[in-house]
Amino acid sequence: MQNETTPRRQVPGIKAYNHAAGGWGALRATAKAVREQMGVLDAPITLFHTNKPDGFDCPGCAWPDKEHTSTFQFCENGAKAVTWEATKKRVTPEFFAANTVTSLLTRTDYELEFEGRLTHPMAYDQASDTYRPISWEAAFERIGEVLRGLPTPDMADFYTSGRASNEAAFLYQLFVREYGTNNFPDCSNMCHEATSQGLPKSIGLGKGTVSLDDFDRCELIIAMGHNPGTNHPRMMGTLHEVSRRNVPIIVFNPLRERALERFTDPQDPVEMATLGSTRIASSYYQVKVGGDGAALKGVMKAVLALDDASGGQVIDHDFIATHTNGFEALAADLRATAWAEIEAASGLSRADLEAVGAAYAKSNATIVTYGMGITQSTKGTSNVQQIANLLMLRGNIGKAGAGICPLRGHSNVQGDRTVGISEKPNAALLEGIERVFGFKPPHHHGHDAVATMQAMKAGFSKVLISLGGNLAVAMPDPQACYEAMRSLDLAVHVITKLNRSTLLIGKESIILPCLGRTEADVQEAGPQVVTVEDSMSMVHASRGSLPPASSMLLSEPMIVARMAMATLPNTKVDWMHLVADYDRIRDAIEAVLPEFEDYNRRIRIPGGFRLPLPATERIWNTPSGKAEFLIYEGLNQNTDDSVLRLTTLRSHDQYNTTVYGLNDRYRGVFGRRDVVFMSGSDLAKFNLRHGDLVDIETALPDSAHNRVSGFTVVEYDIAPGSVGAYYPEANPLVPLAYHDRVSGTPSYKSVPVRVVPSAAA
Ligand SMILES: Nc1nc2c(c(=O)[nH]1)N[C@H]1C(S)=C(S)[C@@H](COP(=O)(O)OP(=O)(O)OC[C@H]3O[C@@H](n4cnc5c(=O)[nH]c(N)nc54)[C@H](O)[C@@H]3O)O[C@H]1N2
Ligand SMILES: Nc1nc2c(c(=O)[nH]1)N[C@H]1C(S)=C(S)[C@@H](COP(=O)(O)OP(=O)(O)OC[C@H]3O[C@@H](n4cnc5c(=O)[nH]c(N)nc54)[C@H](O)[C@@H]3O)O[C@H]1N2
Ligand SMILES: [Mo]
Repeated sequence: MQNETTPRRQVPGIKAYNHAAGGWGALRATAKAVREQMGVLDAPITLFHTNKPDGFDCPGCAWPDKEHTSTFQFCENGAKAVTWEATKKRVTPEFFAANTVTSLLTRTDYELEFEGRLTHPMAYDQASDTYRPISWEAAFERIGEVLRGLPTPDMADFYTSGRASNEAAFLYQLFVREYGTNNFPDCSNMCHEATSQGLPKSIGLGKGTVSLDDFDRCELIIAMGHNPGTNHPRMMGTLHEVSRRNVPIIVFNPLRERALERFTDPQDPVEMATLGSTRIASSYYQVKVGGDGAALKGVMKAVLALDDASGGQVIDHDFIATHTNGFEALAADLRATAWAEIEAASGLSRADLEAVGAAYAKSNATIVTYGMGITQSTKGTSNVQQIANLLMLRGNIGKAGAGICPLRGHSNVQGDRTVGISEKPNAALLEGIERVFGFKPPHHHGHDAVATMQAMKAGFSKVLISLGGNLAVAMPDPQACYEAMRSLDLAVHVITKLNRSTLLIGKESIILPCLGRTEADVQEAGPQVVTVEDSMSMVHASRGSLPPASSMLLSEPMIVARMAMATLPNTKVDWMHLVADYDRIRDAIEAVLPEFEDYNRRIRIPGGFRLPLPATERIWNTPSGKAEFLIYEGLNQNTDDSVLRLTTLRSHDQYNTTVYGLNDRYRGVFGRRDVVFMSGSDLAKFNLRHGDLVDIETALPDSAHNRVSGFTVVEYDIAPGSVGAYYPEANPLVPLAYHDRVSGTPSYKSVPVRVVPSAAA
């Protein structure tokens, strides 16, 4: 990485990290999060209740837990997520009175959320440019009045972030559909939509097919485009175990991520005591940003060649004949794709890809895990389908120890989808709603996240209601999205903490503060539990126990119910009956969606239950009744040599738009986020030095305004031709229109850019 003869220049805040990930550093960081956000007395008890059968589901990630009995206390980033919510800090009406919205806008995202939990419903007052307290009653009345006043319900958009429980999300979609629209932008549109859209076409199911037990039996893992040491920390325990069984783990990632190389499991007393660690990746391939489709084609081409050479012993021809369509066309396309093209687009050599093909041919049970590096690209859907193709070649779907494993983002993003948050609802859901509630829900498709912003920007959409999240900051192209937010008649934010989206005000804006996961939710029938679905389709209960951050807070289901009642005077739904006892909401879910059979009984079993996944039984819910091999058309290649591919990354100290701190320990960045990672060879090529100040410009048509300036370039072990910067600082570089045409997912992970010496320098 570093040239021996030129010592690396000192750059403030940049210091190489040379240890394994995890270990004592993780424990120290956990203690710091507790100290800064919570009282040291409450914290151990709160953390103890995380992911326990009678406790709450960790809001940190969607990785499952065996029987939900993990020793969670030592999960650093889980602890940050929990303590951030359970903080002692408060944002009160006095805080709002003392700070105009204009002044709050000058604060960073980190500073805004650091102020703490919201305590009162607030409405924006134009005259004083401040938020002022409003009663719940008046807030709901006003929302109802504005929604009823729109010429058509399609002029309102209803965003969901993936923390909402099944119960809240189900009521929300019921309200919005009775109101009359399917405008359901959600965080999944920015995240795993390529999975939700792409996999049903391949295997008839838009979710993963593996369970935790499969990891005990797999013979190979291929891990693509995810960073579990930071984003799915509990997965590290699983990878650690798999590695100790000597199972190869092949990683495709443009950056060398420390936790994917070596990890000390804080739950392992021997490793901790001896300062030992375990290797995670057996081989690490630094694929070019955006080069995964090409890499997967290369691996499949190699598998095909091995099959030819062995007289048909490598590919599972029986599986293919019985269960699939399209193999011949796929094989013909792979044979016609030249190695030179694959090498250029993936940045990997033929020999490397053949080595992966050989390992894959040897394994009788392979799991492919993947994250945002695969989905957030103009080719996201196609990428996901290539993973399915590769697995199908050896019958690795519906086989013990094998399958496809998308790593979901938010802790209940998958559940929200299951219970009806979808701009393209399926017929079964609509039929179920009509049968159970006696109104006809709209059938026409609604807006996804990009379409919502475009409709707001065009002046068509006038109201945005957000159930959680920070939509304007999470979306690409803030210049376009902030302007869109400022064109609204009314924005309503059901949230726990102040964020920038609440400060981008058109005519009216209302903040409705809600309970978080960690807090006790008491309704008429007594203390309630909510339910969530993890990455492996396990549904289980979550029970908060902390006293609410303020006595004024309402639960999300209650807020949704009261919005619905205020909006729909002739509603067919008995909202108050449902929210009085969440068992009744679950009964309603079960009545609409038969896969939730016996819902209330089964969530009372520790660990919950698994939703049916037809593909795991080799039942393919595709139009043909078979799994489909789908071809990747063309390869994503840079033709212009001055153009690099930018990927946007999460640091170790953030949860999406929530920035907990300014360090990214494993990548060696401390106290700052204004950096761009670049390989040594690209530094030389573009005549730049480690530490130089640069501007970054998007190299696409109509992207003149997509630029950032004054970033510091950091020499990093990243694939040549690729650069990385943090989300959301780099979001101005992602044009709103630059997304996957099939799934609508913004291309956050693969933007053509130029990096030039800074005009500000
Ligand atoms: N602590 C914490 N936990 C989280 C989150 C968080 O922000 N903080 N966010 C949650 C959410 S909503 C989500 S979606 C997940 C996100 O979890 P991840 O999918 O791990 O998300 P990212 O940090 O965006 O990083 C993706 C990884 O992909 C790599 N990558 C970038 N571009 C490419 C590419 O072109 N190809 C390949 N193969 N790899 C690439 C990056 O180097 C990085 O290691 O985590 C969830 N959990
Ligand atoms: N450049 C770039 N942009 C990206 C990505 C990327 O990789 N790169 N990733 C994308 C992905 S994968 C995702 S999922 C989106 C995330 O997009 P969002 O889900 O919209 O964003 P978050 O930052 O998770 O939302 C944080 C806010 O949620 C609120 N909140 C927290 N807990 C609760 C709760 O329990 N209830 C309610 N009602 N509100 C709560 C808080 O007020 C907080 O300010 O961002 C996307 N944007
Ligand atoms: Mo996500």
